[in-house]
Amino acid sequence: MAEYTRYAMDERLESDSLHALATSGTAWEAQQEWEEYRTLMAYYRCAMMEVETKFNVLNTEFSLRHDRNPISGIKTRMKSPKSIVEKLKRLGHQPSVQAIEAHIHDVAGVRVICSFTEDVYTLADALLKQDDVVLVERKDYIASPKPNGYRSLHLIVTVPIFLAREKREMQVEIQLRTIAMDFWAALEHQLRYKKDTTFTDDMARELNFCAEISAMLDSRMNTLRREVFGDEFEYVVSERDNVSVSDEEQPAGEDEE
Ligand code: 0O2
Repeated sequence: MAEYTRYAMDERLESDSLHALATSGTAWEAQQEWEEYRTLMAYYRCAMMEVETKFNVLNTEFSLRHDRNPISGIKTRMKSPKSIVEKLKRLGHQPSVQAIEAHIHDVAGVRVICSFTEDVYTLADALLKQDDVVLVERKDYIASPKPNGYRSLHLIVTVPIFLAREKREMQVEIQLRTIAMDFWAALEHQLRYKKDTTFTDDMARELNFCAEISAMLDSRMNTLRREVFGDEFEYVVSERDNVSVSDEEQPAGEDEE
């Protein structure tokens, strides 16, 4: 998993050249493809910044109205060239710039860490109401957690980026989760990917139990929030029921980390 870095560009993309994309052909073709790749990545990075800004604006507006921030942090990441190539191969596609745009929906990633579970849905609704944001896919791993206990709301959206001579719609993957969900996901990732250690069924059960405790914690904190702040979300007209939900909404049976 590429590391999500707070407000940072993934500079590795500049040095970590995607030679794998330059599959065959002449050196000139390889150079052309490399230039196209760099340009595409720059566009994704712009889209990622657009989405990050949109969430910062929503956070500012909400905090003006309610004296608290629904967003505890935003992290962004560009998928690494290695992960892109691996994913394309896994999906059965030859690595190419065209294949990236057609098949990889999470090149640009924005992770929004929210204070409370209701903030997750409120922010998602507020974002999706914006007329330049188009929902491509929505996976609600909070309503239906993954078998290992992973919870988050995943959205794939397109947003426009305005270039000097054209406007381009770019895809961005957004993961919205609470602090507790993020805590669990970060530690689960560390534990599961520890090299040279077999992850046993007992360990998996324990992790799942921790996920349940974290869900309970979120639920109780949300109850407290209601008692302290009342109904803060009256002004947000929920369009959750109206958005098109992809067929892939239901989580896969496998842990896909
Ligand atoms: P990175 O570094 O974010 O690229 P995919 O795995 O992408 O082929 P799908 O269905 O497109 O499959 O992805 P899905 O289920 O929407 O989730 C993909 C991302 O969600 C992962 O990205 C993780 O960031 C996160 N995620 C999903 N499941 C888990 C989990 O069980 N544990 C943790 N810690 N994170 C999870 P990548 O591609 O793995 O990494």
